[in-house]
Amino acid sequence: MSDAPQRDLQSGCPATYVLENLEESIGILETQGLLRINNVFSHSTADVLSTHLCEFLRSCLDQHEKDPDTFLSHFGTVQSLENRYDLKLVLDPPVKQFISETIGTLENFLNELVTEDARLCELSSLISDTGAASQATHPDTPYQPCAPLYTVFAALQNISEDMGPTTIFPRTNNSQAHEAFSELKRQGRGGQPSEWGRPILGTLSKGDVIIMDSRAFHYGGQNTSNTRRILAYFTLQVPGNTPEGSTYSLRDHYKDRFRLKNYKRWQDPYIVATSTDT
Ligand SMILES: O=C(O)CCC(=O)C(=O)O
Repeated sequence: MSDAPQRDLQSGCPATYVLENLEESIGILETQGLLRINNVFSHSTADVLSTHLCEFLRSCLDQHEKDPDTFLSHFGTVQSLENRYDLKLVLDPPVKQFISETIGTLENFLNELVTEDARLCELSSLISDTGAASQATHPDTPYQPCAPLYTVFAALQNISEDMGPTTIFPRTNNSQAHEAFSELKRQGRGGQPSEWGRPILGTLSKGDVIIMDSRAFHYGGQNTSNTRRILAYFTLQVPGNTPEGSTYSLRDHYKDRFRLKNYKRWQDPYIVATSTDT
């Protein structure tokens, strides 16, 4: 690939452009395995959610300390878990506001990509603190004929290179790249990012997203900065497709519950049940 398209892939497009050029944008995502879209949700929503997630992380870690059996109800099992958390989200007001703005902006694009019947199969966050090591390069799902999952990674702050951004290798969402990876693994070189050409870095600005095909090779980088990195993310699945391999980071009681077309009505059944609103 030449430098020019890679630079575009790196700097991304404003949401307004993507919405006006749906077919072209979906084509880029399908061939490259990723698409960066800028200015998708507001800074104020990002700030509120970021503060909320820091408090929520503290309370989930407290619960886990008291009862180690609660780990999987709060956290996913991504690679390199030291100083790194895959904190499953709850549909409380800051998360609902984020969903409403993000899907609200991308609704036409997502409907076209995965259909309005797509299921929510992940709703979580990635939090990496100073000292988090880099993950090995991996896809979330192996190459398989069924439709991939699409994950929307959303930046709640400006993300710099030393914070260890999500790092994604373009054009690795295809069978040839997966065969090449299997060969590298046989040679004991499978996890080395240098084998995969020039990646796109998730050095996003607050309010930007990267949408990734679950078959694309990627990793979360090493955080050498003094700043906590926080991404919110959700993953959509075409109905009838359940690719193997994903960790499916989602609260248990959200499984098979939410469809894209009803995103404005996504509610946590426990929060609704205990609400005193009349
Ligand atoms: O930490 C990140 O930015 C990405 C992590 C990720 O995508 C994964 O663990 O599969």
